[in-house]
Amino acid sequence: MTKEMFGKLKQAVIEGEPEQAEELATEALAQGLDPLTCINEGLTPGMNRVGELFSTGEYFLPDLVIAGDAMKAALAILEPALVGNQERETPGRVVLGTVEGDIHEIGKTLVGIMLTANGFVVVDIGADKSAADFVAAVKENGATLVGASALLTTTMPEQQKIIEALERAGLRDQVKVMVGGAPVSQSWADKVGADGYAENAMSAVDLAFRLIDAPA
Ligand code: HCB
Repeated sequence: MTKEMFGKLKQAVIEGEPEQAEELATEALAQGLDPLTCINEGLTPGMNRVGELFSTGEYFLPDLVIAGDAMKAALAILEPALVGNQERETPGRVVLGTVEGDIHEIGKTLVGIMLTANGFVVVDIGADKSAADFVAAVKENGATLVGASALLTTTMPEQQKIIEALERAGLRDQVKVMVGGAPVSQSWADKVGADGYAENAMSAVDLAFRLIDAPA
């Protein structure tokens, strides 16, 4: 039954059915399924499959758009169940965004949801944000952590620009930078001088705790 639900969620993303994805997510919660497992076993594998179909030329851009809409619709239902009770002291404030020239937002949003669920205050500045936007948000919000997402090989260098801009603004000592996104790796993070790399939203939470030196 549980496996069947994950399969249905995956299929709703692959077929780009936002309404169905929303209904299934609602049903999954009503059945008492863990929202995080719904994401990890249903929605994310669905999105990975969409990426494969796009790579092999079987899917086109509109297919990616509706798959993204389906994933977002299900996430909107699952998020409140993940976030839960927020009444403890926050471990830190995080500025999160997707780098300039890159409109992929789902991974970054998922990282934000998981950080929020773990007590962080997340300032999600959105997608296609310049290094200057990141710096301004860090200043405005007194953030101690930045999460920069890049999904395109062509936009990865923007992560380095953010780090350089933080240095120029005299903020680099106060703020840790974690990078992520499908083409990003630990060696890339090392190369651009980031403080850490996270492969997924769960490891981003662990990394965030490690970087701000708080117990996970
Ligand atoms: Co897009 N796209 N896309 N796309 N897209 C990718 C990324 C390709 C890999 C598809 C492919 O070719 N196989 C490819 C990039 C190739 C490359 O550069 N190596 C690609 C391309 C080429 C493009 C366009 C250029 C296509 C075109 O116009 N010809 C265009 C880009 C336009 C632009 O940005 N300027 C484009 C557009 C789109 C949309 C808009 C249709 C849609 C995005 C919808 C949206 O976000 N609202 C889209 C989608 C959906 C994808 C795929 C299919 C899925 C991305 C996704 O949401 N994954 C993707 C294929 C793929 O990645 N497998 C494809 C699910 C999330 C949960 O995973 O990796 O984003 P994630 O995030 C993880 C992880 O990386 C980490 O945690 C997250 C949660 O677990 N993480 C962080 C992410 N950020 C972090 C930050 C941190 O600090 C820490 C951890």
